Amino acid sequence: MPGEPQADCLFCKIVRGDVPATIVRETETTVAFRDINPQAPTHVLVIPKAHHRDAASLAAEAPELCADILREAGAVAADEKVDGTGYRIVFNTGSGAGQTVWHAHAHVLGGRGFEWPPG
Ligand code: D5M
Repeated sequence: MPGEPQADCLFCKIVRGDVPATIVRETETTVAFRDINPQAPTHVLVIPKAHHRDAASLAAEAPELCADILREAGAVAADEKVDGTGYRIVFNTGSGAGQTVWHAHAHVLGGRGFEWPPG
């Protein structure tokens, strides 16, 4: 069932506290924690506590959580003081785009310059 916790999902394990993570923010519906392999001085992942496999599934199955994640991404940027200079919110969606963890997540990246188009 969409939204149900998955026993073998890494990010569901972080939500449950079974895998350690450096959590920087938490709400009733979301958790934000530092990426284990940071690509910028600020690199935080914002995830829904409910399991949805990617951003498109999340939008179809629980659209209200998309707003929660974007709101939290902005709060992370403000907490990290990268909101003034600008920051990037990335949802890698599908393996061809680099998604490796099949639990929807927003990367919040900041603290350095960014190029366009992205790599
Ligand atoms: O992003 C998945 C991201 O998840 C990737 O940047 C590494 C990060 N990751 C993987 N394991 C952990 C743990 N245990 N803690 C914190 N961050 C983690 P994707 O867009 O799917 O490639």
